[in-house]
Amino acid sequence: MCRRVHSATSTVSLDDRSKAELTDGSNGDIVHKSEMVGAFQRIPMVMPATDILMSAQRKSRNVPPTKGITNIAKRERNKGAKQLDALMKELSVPLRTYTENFPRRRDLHPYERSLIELTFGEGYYEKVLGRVDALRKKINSVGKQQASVCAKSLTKREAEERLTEGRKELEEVFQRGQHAIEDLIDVAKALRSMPVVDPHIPTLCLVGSPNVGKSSLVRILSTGKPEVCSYPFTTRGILMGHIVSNHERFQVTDTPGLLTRHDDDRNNIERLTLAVLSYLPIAVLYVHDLSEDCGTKVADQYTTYMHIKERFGDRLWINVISKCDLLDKVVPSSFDCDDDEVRRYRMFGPEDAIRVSVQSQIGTGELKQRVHHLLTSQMARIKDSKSEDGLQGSDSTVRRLT
Ligand SMILES: Nc1nc2c(ncn2[C@@H]2O[C@H](COP(=O)(O)OP(=O)(O)OP(=O)(O)O)[C@@H](O)[C@H]2O)c(=O)[nH]1
Ligand SMILES: [Mg+2]
Repeated sequence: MCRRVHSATSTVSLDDRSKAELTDGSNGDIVHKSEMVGAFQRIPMVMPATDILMSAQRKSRNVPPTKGITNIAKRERNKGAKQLDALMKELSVPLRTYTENFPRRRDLHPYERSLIELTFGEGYYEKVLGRVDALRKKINSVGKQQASVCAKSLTKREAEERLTEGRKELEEVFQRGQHAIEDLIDVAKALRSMPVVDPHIPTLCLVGSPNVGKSSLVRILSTGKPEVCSYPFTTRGILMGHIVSNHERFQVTDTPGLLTRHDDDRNNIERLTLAVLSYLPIAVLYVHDLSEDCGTKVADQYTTYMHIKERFGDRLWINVISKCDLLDKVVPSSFDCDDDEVRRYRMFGPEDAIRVSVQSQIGTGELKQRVHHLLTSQMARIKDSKSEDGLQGSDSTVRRLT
């Protein structure tokens, strides 16, 4: 079974951006395949192992001997060899289709590549595909061997027995390896359910410490309806919503909260947030909870904010002070902090921050306007970047924006 994000523990290199080039087949232009997001929606349907086996058994049993063979023994061994060959092919061809049509990691967009690593753990995806391919090879080798043995039968009876034995042997090999196919079904299911992000549509990404109110804001800003709860790490994956405004369409992603710690120490749930920030051309809506209702001290939120701002400060950006209905009612522990910067941050938040309360509907109108403006600017950036691509040849839109 695949490991899902919340339990995966492997480390990933988020800087690995190797790209594959290929022709797109329509006009012969070279395109960078890794610029395209959406490979997970194109992966083939994987049939359950029992269905593959039953279908192979049924089809192979209907294969007749070659016409015109009058000798009974010859006809029977010809039929046996052909049926075993057909069984082998019916079992192995679907497996070849899967191994050839699941995307290779190097051909994926870096964002999708990191989703694979963070969801299943390092190397698991390739391991499952490798096991399916090993099963295919084993079926081919056993099938060829059994068909050849059957073809050498001297009597009708011997041919019948060898056909029965050959079938049994092939079916057993398939059944022994079928858990690889079941694992591939789980992988395919997990990949197909991953959020679809179009890098050519402006995207707002909500970022902040855990429990600060990101998902609550996503709910009022977009069609996305992420879960909202009063404990940290309610959001454990990347969730998508959409905003449609004046016939324009924008995307909104909710992300898991970031703890105050070094990037190397982050868990895979936090790394998903960094993957979105690193690889997608997003605009940031950074959420600050100065009431400390979230459970993270203001001083710690400040540290995380400064770190993210330093790394991704070239993005279009809005700061939001959330839960402002609580601000007059609580005295955060960092109030008496010695650090002037933190004291300032505790009082006013970052410069230009909008104060919002989802609960009391304070500031939500202004926030929607600011978000619309930000995403319109993001659209202009994407268009500029595309036209630069047109002038300069095929450089990566995503890279330039990130
Ligand atoms: N008083 C008040 N509470 C709020 C407001 N916005 C959100 N909350 C509460 O804060 C808690 C966390 O809200 P979420 O929207 O789940 O926060 P999050 O940042 O998505 O949390 P994680 O996904 O766990 O990182 C919930 O109990 C919300 O009801 C607000 O404007 N005022
Ligand atoms: Mg959330």
